[in-house]
Amino acid sequence: IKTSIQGYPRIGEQREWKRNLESFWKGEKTEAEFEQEMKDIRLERLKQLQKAGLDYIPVGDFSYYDHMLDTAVMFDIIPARFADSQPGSALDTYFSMARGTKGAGACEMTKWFNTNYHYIVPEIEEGWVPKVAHNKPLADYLEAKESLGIEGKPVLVGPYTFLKLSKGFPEAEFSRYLDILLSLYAKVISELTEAGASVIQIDEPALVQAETEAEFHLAKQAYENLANLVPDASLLLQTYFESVDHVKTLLQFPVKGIGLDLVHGKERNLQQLRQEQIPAGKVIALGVVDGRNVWKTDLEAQKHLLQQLEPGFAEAEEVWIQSSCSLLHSPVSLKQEVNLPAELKSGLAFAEEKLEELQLLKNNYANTVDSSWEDHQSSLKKFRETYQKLEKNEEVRMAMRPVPFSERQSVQEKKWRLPLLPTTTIGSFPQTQEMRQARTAFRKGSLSTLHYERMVKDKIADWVRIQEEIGLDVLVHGEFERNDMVEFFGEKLDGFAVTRNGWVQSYGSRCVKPPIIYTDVTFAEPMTVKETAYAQTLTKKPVKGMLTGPVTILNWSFERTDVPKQTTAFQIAQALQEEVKALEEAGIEMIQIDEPALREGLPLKQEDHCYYLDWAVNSFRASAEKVKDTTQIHTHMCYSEFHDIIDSISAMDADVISIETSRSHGELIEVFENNVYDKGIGLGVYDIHSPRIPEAEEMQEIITKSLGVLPAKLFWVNPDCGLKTRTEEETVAALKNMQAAAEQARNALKEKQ
Ligand code: THG
Ligand code: ZN
Repeated sequence: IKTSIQGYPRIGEQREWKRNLESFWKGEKTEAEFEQEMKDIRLERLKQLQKAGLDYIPVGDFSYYDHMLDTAVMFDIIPARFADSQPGSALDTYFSMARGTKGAGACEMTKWFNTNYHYIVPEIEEGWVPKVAHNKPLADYLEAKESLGIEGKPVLVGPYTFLKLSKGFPEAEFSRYLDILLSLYAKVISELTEAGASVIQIDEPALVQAETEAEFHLAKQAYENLANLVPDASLLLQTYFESVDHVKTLLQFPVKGIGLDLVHGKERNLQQLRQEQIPAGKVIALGVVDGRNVWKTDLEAQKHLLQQLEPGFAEAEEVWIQSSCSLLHSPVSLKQEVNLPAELKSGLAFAEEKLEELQLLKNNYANTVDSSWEDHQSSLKKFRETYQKLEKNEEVRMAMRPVPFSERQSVQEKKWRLPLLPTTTIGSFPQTQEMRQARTAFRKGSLSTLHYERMVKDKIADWVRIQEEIGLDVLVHGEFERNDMVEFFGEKLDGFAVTRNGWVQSYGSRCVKPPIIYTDVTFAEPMTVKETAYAQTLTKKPVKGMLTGPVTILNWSFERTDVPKQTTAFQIAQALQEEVKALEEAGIEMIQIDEPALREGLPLKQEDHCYYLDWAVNSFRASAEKVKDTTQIHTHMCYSEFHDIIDSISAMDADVISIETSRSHGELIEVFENNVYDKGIGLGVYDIHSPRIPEAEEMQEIITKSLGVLPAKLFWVNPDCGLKTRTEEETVAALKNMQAAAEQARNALKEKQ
């Protein structure tokens, strides 16, 4: 048995990677200083992997921003707007693609499969001249060898996955572009092979979504072509995040080995694997340690599993045990977590501890077990006995407001007396440096509660006044007391633990600290009432309460694996229901329950969508089912591609939904052409991700277009998303224009009548 991982966190134990990036971007470091610091971080990380005793150490998975962007740049896939714009260094171009410049909008960023990691979408333009501009994996491989004597395992994003995740080329020419890419991959791979790489990991997570034989054959053909181009290379074809539909076919790919996830997609992978014999001379790599959750592995169970599978591996050249996917998606180390309850900590393993688990499993596979194995298993047992029993196993049941929207609509109209095309925002206002620093000081204890809460109140008061001056119809308090929309609720609900340093890269230098759900979730005390109610005392206009929905809280947390996901979702929904009640009792009767992660939580396989959407929608409804008919429930989602789930979105039964749409308005409006949506809706009229301040005319045009397909009576005017990342000046200027646009549109409607 050999041990391996597919990748390791880049950010470092103290997020030194992030700090280096951000200080370079601010101009505090020269390029040379930046590169040197990155090299130190990279080598330190490799030393750690070496010390952990891994048999195959990944190299090339380290990145200055994102591995998809690295791959695009390696193949010189650089949109013309960047190549032409500035004469700067290659590094400047690289970061311009990721972050945009004054003259050129950043490349699109999107979710890496069903994780909370975002990659930069490669744009393959007509004028692209295929070439290998820089063999980065080779440079990384040589560096590890020369500096540390490490015979690394280079990691590449595979050609099938790379192209599946790219855009800009005609869909019908997929095969042609795949062939072009193969010739480039062949060059990269042959240089690696010549330099001595004895095995190269080639990641094809997109294969778990190849559900038809035809798609699978296309990939197989590609690998046959690649094998012809680089007959001497030794490739390990790695899949993860789900099962592969055709394991039998995958075993026939002309590669040295295949990697399967035995944690996510376990049942379907196992079922197929049990029926197969690994062909002679092949490597089989098994993901037995969860790479994207935080729980200790039950090594005893995994050992039994491996033993059961052994007969099928008789002819295999090597069996690898590894993480289920790259450890990029795990927090770095438990060392810093001095505040977690001991019994909880004894059930956790972050990236560093997962390396130890692999080593333990390897060392104790054949022999009788040693004491560290026994310690590991007994601390896991202690954790399970303390927390993992379902005490609040309330039956997940259908949730529904008693009165349908058609009837709620008229009573709400009477209660709220809003103008036509009411204006509002999505919830958050700019988080200033001052506010962030105050929060940090407050947490460290160097700023008193009284002082901190005073600051929050002052901010709320400022922004209520600003919103009134602008003339918005429905106000918000601005969320100044919150760090992250999920971590905040994780801190307040029972059943969650928050870590001190459990950061995971989300995009670029940005990280999130997902809370850990370790036992039954329950409501402890009101979480948002104080600030919202305070805002309401300052204005006669309605103040909308702001909550994060159950599905988003679940999807952006580390979840329990001992109970079904929907059980936890339903528990969170019940807890939110109590918060909703508390808000209502405090006089807050418009309540927004955000679900930006509802769509991204969709399982990777189509066949699992229905089941997921069912419980996800039901959980959302459960959080809002007990309100008065006059109470108006809002929700918000941050993506534009939702035509395929529009029925589910409608089934959420929110009185008003706001959706991020301004970047793809044309397509979106089409979705609504056949009256598919019959409740209140705000299609975001401007893109908050850009510092540009849109003119009123532009926004009015979007409103007018939208009114071509949606009834004016149901239409709301709002920005695309929350405004916490914008400056105060940008926000005020843009909202003024938005209000003017709404008023012009109202007048135009009146004239028509
Ligand atoms: N919260 C969570 N997940 C998310 C988002 C979120 N996933 C999708 C999307 N939003 C990702 N976007 C962001 C946006 C900003 C930040 C992280 C992810 C961010 N992080 C700070 C940083 O890294 O500097 C955290 C610093 C801090 O709190 O001290 O700004 O909104 N859960
Ligand atoms: Zn949003």
